Amino acid sequence: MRLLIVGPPGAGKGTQATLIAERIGISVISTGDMFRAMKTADTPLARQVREIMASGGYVSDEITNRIVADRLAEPDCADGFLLDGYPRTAGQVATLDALLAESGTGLDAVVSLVADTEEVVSRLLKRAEIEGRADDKAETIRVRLRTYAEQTEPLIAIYRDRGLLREVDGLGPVDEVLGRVLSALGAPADRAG
Ligand code: B4P
Repeated sequence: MRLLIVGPPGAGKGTQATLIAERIGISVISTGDMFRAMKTADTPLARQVREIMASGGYVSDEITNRIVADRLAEPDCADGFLLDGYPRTAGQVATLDALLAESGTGLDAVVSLVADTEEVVSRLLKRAEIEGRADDKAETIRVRLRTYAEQTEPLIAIYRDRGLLREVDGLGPVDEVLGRVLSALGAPADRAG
């Protein structure tokens, strides 16, 4: 299956992506994780990415599209993948469309995790206490939510119009949310299945 998972910061995209991919047997491609993996590198690109993330903004389409195109070309993505946190801009939607068209494939579904602002802010502030992520400070969370509302939320309509959207309530225990996602995808809810 070729899937996307979208939602506001803190909706649980990363949390669910790992579990969904494990159940379905596909690789997760998380642009957030790929950028965070640059944390320790001391290159101009890594410094630039670190600064953008800490500010709550988006890394440029040029950089993001390039790393995703390289990753999708790897053999483990040939038969399926779950893109977590990409595309986030109209330019990224266009690039993904072109990449899939080149390979003669397309998306099977887009999971939209729905969670209200109060809940996502409280989750991110809690994560700040546990993990100390530079972008989980209260002021940065506000910027991230604004960036999401301006640049990413409008993209959901594109996938709704294409008939690919599966809206899932992201509130409640992680395993319950997973059950809802799997059922929205028509995938078996238990490991044995
Ligand atoms: P991401 O890594 O995608 O991070 P996120 O939106 O904060 O988190 P996510 O929704 O995955 O939440 P999570 O499961 O962790 O992006 C980080 C940054 O990278 C962006 O701001 C941007 O700068 C850059 N970036 C990434 N992709 C980009 C792109 N395509 N273009 C440009 N820039 C890009 O969950 C959050 C917390 O909630 C966790 O602590 C988790 O344990 C908890 N949680 C999860 N599910 C829960 C539940 N059901 N109940 C209670 N808590 C829950």
